[in-house]
Amino acid sequence: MEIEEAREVRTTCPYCGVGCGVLAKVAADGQVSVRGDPDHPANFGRLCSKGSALAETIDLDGRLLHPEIHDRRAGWDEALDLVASTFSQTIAEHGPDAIAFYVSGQLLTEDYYVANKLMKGFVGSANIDTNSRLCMASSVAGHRRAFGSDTVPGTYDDLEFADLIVLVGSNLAWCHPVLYQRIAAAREKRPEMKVVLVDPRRTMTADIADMHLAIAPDGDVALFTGLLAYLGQHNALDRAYITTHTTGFGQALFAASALDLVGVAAATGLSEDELGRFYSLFAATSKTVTVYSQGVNQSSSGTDKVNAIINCHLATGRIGKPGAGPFSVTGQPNAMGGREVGGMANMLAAHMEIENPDHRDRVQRFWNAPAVAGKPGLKAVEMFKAVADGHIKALWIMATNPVDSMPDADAVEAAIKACPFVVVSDVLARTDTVRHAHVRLPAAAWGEKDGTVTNSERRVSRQRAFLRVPGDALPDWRIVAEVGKRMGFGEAFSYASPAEVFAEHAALSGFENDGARDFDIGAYAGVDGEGYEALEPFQWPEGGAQAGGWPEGVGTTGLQARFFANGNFFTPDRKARFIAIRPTTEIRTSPDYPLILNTGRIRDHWHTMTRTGKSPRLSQHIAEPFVEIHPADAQRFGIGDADIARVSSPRGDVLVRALVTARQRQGSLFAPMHWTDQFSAKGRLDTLTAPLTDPISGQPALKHVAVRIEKFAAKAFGFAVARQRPEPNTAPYWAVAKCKGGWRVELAFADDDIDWAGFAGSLFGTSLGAEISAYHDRDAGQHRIAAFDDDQLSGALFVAPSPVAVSRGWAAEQLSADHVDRRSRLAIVAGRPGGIDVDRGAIVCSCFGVGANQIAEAVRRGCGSVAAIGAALNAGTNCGSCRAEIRVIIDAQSLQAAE
Ligand SMILES: Nc1nc2c(c(=O)[nH]1)N[C@H]1C(S)=C(S)[C@@H](COP(=O)(O)OP(=O)(O)OC[C@H]3O[C@@H](n4cnc5c(=O)[nH]c(N)nc54)[C@H](O)[C@@H]3O)O[C@H]1N2
Ligand SMILES: Nc1nc2c(c(=O)[nH]1)N[C@H]1C(S)=C(S)[C@@H](COP(=O)(O)OP(=O)(O)OC[C@H]3O[C@@H](n4cnc5c(=O)[nH]c(N)nc54)[C@H](O)[C@@H]3O)O[C@H]1N2
Ligand code: SF4
Ligand SMILES: [Mo]
Repeated sequence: MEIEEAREVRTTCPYCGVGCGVLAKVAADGQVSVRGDPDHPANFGRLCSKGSALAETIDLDGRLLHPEIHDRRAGWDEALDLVASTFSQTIAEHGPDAIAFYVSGQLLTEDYYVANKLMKGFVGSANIDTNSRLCMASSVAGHRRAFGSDTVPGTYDDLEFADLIVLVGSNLAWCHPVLYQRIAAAREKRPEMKVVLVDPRRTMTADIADMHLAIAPDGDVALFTGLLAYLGQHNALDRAYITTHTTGFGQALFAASALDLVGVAAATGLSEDELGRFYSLFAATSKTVTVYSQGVNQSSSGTDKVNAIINCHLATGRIGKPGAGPFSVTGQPNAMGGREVGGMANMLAAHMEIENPDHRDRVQRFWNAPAVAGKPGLKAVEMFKAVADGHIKALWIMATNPVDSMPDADAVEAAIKACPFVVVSDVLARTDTVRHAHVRLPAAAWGEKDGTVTNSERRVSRQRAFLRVPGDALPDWRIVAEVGKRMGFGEAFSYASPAEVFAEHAALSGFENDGARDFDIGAYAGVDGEGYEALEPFQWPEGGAQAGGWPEGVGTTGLQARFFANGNFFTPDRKARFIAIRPTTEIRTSPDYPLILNTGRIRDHWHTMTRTGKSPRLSQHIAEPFVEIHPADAQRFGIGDADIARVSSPRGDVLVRALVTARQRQGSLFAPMHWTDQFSAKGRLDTLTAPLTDPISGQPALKHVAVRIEKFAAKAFGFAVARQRPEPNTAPYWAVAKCKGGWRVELAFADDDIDWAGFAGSLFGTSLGAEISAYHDRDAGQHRIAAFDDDQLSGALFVAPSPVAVSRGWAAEQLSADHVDRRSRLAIVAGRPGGIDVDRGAIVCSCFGVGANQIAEAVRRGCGSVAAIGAALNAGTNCGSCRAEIRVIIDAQSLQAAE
């Protein structure tokens, strides 16, 4: 018999903005495997832990497979007719601004283009905003203020060419791991390359940093205005560049000089010595790239932070040159594509401006549209307020989960619940947002749909389908186009394929452009189905170059195009603008809320866990919601390591595990954004955050929230593994995570007077006939209960008065083990590995399942480097995302040895 050759499809990772190329293979038996595409210029074959585990996240568990209206299954025609007629009727009765779309940087460019066209051109409102408002809005606003366009000037190569990389508010090791690896590799080749990390926390990214500046929350404006003043005082300016290519330098320098070094030290919480060392290094190194992300953007001074950084690059002429420039790295896979199509409420398509009548007229002619929105629409936070007020009466949410990710999330949830008509397009049947939809529309997921995404360096890559679309699901562009047709705009939405949408988008970018606008991929306007299928990753403005010369402002230096190499910007006078920024400090804490909560991400989870939560490998790195607290604060507030802590703000409270660590700044807490009602009892972090936004960009200040912390007085702690997904709703604290063979659960109780056998039964969903092994020591508060079905464990519960000390890895493995003999069954309630296996500890290397205890043991046996650990245990040798953590364990062990 001939064995069918497995197909390998070239596509792009659906997670972060690095935009790695992925080769996905479907074997003859249907098994999917992925590897990094060695030819893709973003990653050259590398993938991080999330990318490597993609195959574990594409099962159909929990998928929304059919349209639903009011919780009942419906056909597409019925659902689409209802959506279109309700929107049309709402517009007829209350005007176009009574409806809104809330979309996502995880839509493909084609989806995004069609949604934006429908709202801005045919509904005639600009009430379309996106989760990019929570992500990139301050960078967009900063770019537009400085450059006259939303342009990211640099390329990934710059990170390798640079002699100094300043990472500001960016945990690259966990959030852009392949860029982190590229920098780490470059640094190994050129040890003279320096890295400075500016982050209140000592993150894993500090591992490659020569200097870590543990800045006070929102001290960045003071740090960079202080730097500009220093550059002025120390003769480190590029006067020729300033004169020829910029305006406003004098005022900017004057404003920046408001604080002297002592003042900057006070505002940043850094010592004058630290500041002096950083400033002189910056002044002396012409090849400098400043990389920034959410520690900059998600702030009430986010846009000023961006411009304070850009000011320093303009003042030194370090922009658009190999190895030099400000570099805003994007979060979502298609944050950049969303900006290209103008998916934000204050932008028009193809980087045109909604406030500009010529631009509106051009877009209207191109689309042959009845009415182009005449004014900016509501930005995300305002949008949900308008939903709450009843001004918005029909809302369509696509590919985002605002009940978890918007600030003041309980208020957002209440607004959605009160809205007369809510449509949600998602791939899952149950999320915290989907549960409130009147109409649920099943979207095709990654691997099932075709389109393009643009990464942080403006590189457009294809996502290609390699799986059959399940059930009735449809790609998002189709769903939106169908609604557009049914609203009476048939001609404008009669696309037959994503290739047609892409070609139109490309044509609009080149339409009456002639070098006036930065975004020009007009060369692809003529792309047909075949050309689209074969489309190689390309970086704009390459397309414009092919169409007829580089747009003004573009220079070709080296092999790739960088913007602003020749200093021409997209402002009316073609000069960049310095922005005069005065450092201000704002105190948000109070006696009732004395701590600052900082929020963000962990290595192996993606946002609200709808995909990474499916992967046992990714769920074992960190399996429950937590809060990091400095040892001094822990002592002050009576919090012990592994206690359950209640963190409260005036808006809400969460229950999370305490992690006491000196990596955290005193006075600040850090907690991850990922846990939802689907995975935890009370872990929705954004119930704490405030709808406070940057006045220019409208981006919420998600990293600086006043809170208090107290110990949750748990009388009993529990840990369980279960074959079926448990629903531990009676416990005040629980968190579930996928593991091989089933689920694991962390638990805590306010009371210990509980019928544990009954609780275990409801947790495991075991039948009455199940065989039970149990161990109870009531005086010691120890209970262990295991239930077996035939020769398999259906669940095991361990209860203790303090955090349960049983090896999580070992317990989870018992779900897949055979338990034929009595001894092995008793070993489970003995609660200890019975000498069979060592406790691997918290999993550090997801790819090979290597735990912290194994690494520590190897260090004690003499492995003194990450490479030696790799040789001994394989850890860190695949995706490399854990190398920083391995080094931390090596350092800790060597410290212990020295003591
Ligand atoms: N593993 C993983 N990777 C991801 C994602 C994910 O969910 N999981 N999401 C993607 C998305 S959409 C995004 S936007 C990116 C985000 O990527 P990052 O911006 O790197 O991630 P965050 O953890 O949100 O925040 C970065 C850092 O900002 C610091 N910070 C907080 N306040 C301040 C401050 O005032 N000043 C400074 N200088 N720093 C501060 C925090 O301590 C934190 O370490 O990650 C992308 N990559
Ligand atoms: N406190 C705090 N809050 C934050 C942040 C923070 O740092 N701190 N970061 C903010 C940032 S930067 C971001 S980007 C947001 C992210 O927050 P969200 O966008 O809310 O998070 P996701 O979990 O990525 O939600 C994506 C949704 O789309 C669905 N989906 C996946 N693929 C498709 C598809 O092809 N089509 C459709 N229709 N649906 C699909 C998924 O099932 C999921 O429900 O969170 C923001 N919120
Ligand atoms: S760095 Fe990781 S998450 Fe980001 S695109 Fe690459 S493989 Fe995907
Ligand atoms: Mo983001």
